[in-house]
Amino acid sequence: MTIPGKSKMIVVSNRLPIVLRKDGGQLRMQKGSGGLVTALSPILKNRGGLWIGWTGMTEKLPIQEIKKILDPFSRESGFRLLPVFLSEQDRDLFYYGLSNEVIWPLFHDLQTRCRFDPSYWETYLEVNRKYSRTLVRHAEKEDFVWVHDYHLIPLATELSRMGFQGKCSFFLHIPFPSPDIFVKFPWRTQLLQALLHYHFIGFQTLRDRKNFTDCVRIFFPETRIEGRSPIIRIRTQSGENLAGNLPISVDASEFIRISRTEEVARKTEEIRKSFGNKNLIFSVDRLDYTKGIPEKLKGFRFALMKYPHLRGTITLVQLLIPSRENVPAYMALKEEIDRLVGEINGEFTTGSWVPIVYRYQSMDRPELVAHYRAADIGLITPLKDGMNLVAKEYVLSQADNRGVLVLSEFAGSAAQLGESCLLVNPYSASEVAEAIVRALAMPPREKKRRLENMKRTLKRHDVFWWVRNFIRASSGLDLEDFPESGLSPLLTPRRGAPFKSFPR
Ligand code: GDG
Repeated sequence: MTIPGKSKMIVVSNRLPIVLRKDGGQLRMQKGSGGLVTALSPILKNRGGLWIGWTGMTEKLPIQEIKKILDPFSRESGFRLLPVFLSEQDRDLFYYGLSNEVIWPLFHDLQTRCRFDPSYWETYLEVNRKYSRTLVRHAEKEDFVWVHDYHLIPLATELSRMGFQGKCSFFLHIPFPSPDIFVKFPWRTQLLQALLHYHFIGFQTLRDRKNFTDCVRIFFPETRIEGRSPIIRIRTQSGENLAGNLPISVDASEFIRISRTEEVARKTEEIRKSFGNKNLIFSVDRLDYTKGIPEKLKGFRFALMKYPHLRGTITLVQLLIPSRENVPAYMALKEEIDRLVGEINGEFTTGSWVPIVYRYQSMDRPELVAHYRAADIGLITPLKDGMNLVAKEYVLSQADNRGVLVLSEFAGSAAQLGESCLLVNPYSASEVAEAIVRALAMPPREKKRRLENMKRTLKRHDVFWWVRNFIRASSGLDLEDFPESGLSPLLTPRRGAPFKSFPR
């Protein structure tokens, strides 16, 4: 049980909030900048916090070399990083395999993309045991253990098998599918049982939580559900759990602040000028088939075909962030996007206008925010998405109240923003095209009213709201109940020194 003033916070995620890589024979560390790192760092800081995860490398490295890199990070950030070591086989079967070739596509309703290889499941469990072994050496019964995402669903089961008596909480960042999709998962009962090993199970939206309880009812018909949204109690024959829908978000005030800086204002002007002050559509997506990038390009092409007055007056700037580049499905997607961009530009480009400007690279945050601010339309059309933070960032960066958010109805963020943005079915090229036309014709007062509504929601429910509410709902504790202290003792050897050797 968590105890005010005594519990420390332990976060477990597939990856650490840093990436290690070898650069010219030298080991280098790159800090993560994602939403989870931003949200959790202040909570872990100076509260004896621990973060457990994989370094992203499969190479065996001497512990002294890793410590040399991780220790300064721990001192600076005020919390410890505990690395989990994965072999190439672990990476291939656990990370690329069960996590990303089965759960990821299936939970995004893309079952035909699944590769149900029977060898994946055992390694998935085995790697979860690796994470558990690292955790049990450092966790006390009263600690608050917060496990993140689909890679680590069996972690709580493995922990209790190893004798850990504390409670664990879990947050699923991706959608939970409806029963008719979920039943296709070959290890479906084991996966549900594993989720029910968590004291608290958090979902992004009410729809995800309902899909989960519908599945639990089908496989465990004696189940009783009590209470009402956002937190409910699930009673099964094996015990009791809490489940909740708590939408993740971003640091709203930070996006608002950055979008109003002089630097961003200047960059925004430069961007608009460089496109001859034409109307701009901006999209940012990680290279992933769930993000609906080819479908969006087809929607844009349809708009140019059906509404000739748009030609020469509008440019789509598509930023594509490299991701999982050596997975064949992602390589094929990249080729499809390259081909479509080439075809559309080939068909419509004139001497003074190119319809799509396509960048396959990352951007730093001020540059990204300037693009959000410069864009008349934020076009975000995932086929399915747990939340989609880009949609929220686009809204918060609208310092001039210029933009209109066009959002897929299948993004989790549509549950919060759906009333004020333009919702589209991403599979319908004509709906996407019509939303573009409608957004361009929208009167400034209406744009402002819609943006203000969305900003209000996002300021109220920012990422810090998410963290506080998750902790409160799952443990009854407030942030202030985690005592301020220094770093927890470094790699305290309990039940055998964990870092003497490198398990494979
Ligand atoms: C999973 C779920 C859920 C991207 N490129 C750059 C950059 N980014 C930042 C964005 C945004 C984040 O990455 C992407 O977040 P999403 O929510 O869109 O997507 P996933 O990576 O698929 O995340 C998703 C999320 O988990 C959280 O629970 O919302 O549904 O799939 O914050 O800004 N940031 C910068 N430069 C880039 O080039 N600075």
